[in-house]
Amino acid sequence: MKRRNFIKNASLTGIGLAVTPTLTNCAEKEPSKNEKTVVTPKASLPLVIATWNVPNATAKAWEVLEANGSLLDALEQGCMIEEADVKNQSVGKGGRPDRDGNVTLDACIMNTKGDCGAVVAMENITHAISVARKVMEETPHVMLAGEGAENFAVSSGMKRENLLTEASKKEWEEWLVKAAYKPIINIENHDTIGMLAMDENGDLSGACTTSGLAYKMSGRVGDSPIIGSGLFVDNQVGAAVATGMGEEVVKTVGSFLVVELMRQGKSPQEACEEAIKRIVDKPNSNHENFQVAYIAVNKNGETGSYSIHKGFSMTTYQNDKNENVQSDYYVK
Ligand code: SD4
Repeated sequence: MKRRNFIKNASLTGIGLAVTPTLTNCAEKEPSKNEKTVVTPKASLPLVIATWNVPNATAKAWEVLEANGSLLDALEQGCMIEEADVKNQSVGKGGRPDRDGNVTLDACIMNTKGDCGAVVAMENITHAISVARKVMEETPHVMLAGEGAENFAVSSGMKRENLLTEASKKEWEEWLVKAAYKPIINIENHDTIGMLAMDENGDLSGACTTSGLAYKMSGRVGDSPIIGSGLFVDNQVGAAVATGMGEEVVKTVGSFLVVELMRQGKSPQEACEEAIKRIVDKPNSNHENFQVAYIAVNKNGETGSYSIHKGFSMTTYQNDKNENVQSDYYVK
C-alpha cells in the first residue's frame, strides 16, 4: 500500500508529529516548549464517503484513487457497483419501477471545476452515472432526459437492457394489487447512492445515481440528478449529497445549501443538521412521514451526516478502513 498523503497545506506542529501530520488550521502556531501538542483528527487522503451501507462501492472508488486514478473514474466505478447490483432495488438494474412498471433512472456527476452532467428519467441503460459523465464531457449540455438520454447512451456504445428484474416486478405487481399510491422512502439498508471523493491533492468531486422513488408517477424526477439539490460540489469549500424524498430536497435546494453553510463556516456536521432543520421547520412539514439525509465533506477533509429518521448510515473509506457508521438523526 502506498504512503498516505495528507491535506496539502497541512504543517507539522512539533515533536512527535513527524508521522502524524495535522489538518490545516489546527497547525498554525509553534508550540512553546512546555505546551503539550494537541493533535486534532487528521484527514488522510484519499477519502471516499457514500450514503448508506455500500462497502463494495466505496472500496472500488478507493481502489481507483489508490492506483492514481482520477476522481471521476473513482466515483463512476464506485457507483457502477451499485448500479449493477440487482439486489439494490433503488439503483440501476433491478431498481423498483414507476407505477407503470418502467424502471427510470436519474444520475448526476460534478467535477472539481464545477462542471456537471446529468440524466433524468432514462430507461434501459444500467449505468446512468456513466451517461451523466458523458453528458458532462462530450456534449455542450448539462442534462439529457428520457429517450434523448437513452439514445445518446446507445450512440456512445452502451447497450440497452431490460432493467426490471423478476424480484422488482413481483413487488410492483403486489403493490398494484394494493393500489394505494403512497410512495414510501426506504430508510433501511439500500438506497440511492450518493458518493463524494477527495483525492490526494485535496480536490473534490461527487456523483449520485438512483432509480428514484419506488412507484412514482411516470415522468417524475427527483432531486438526485438536479445539481444543487441532490448533489453539489464546490472545490474551494466542500461537497454534499442527499438521499431520501427528493421533493423535499428540491424545495430547499439542499446540497447547495449544505455547501453554502460550510462556506459560511459551519462544519459539515453542522451544515447537514441545519439543512435537515430547514426541511423539518417548514410550516407545512410532515417530516414524520418521509425521510431525507445528507452527507458532506469540507476542504479540510472533515465529514458529516445527518438524517430526519433513525436508520440512515454513511460509509467512509479512509486510512485503509472501510466503515459504515449510523448517522445522528432528528426524530428521536
Ligand atoms: C428521489 N432522492 O428520487 C431520490 C430517492 C432516494 O433514498 O434518494 N431515495 O427522490
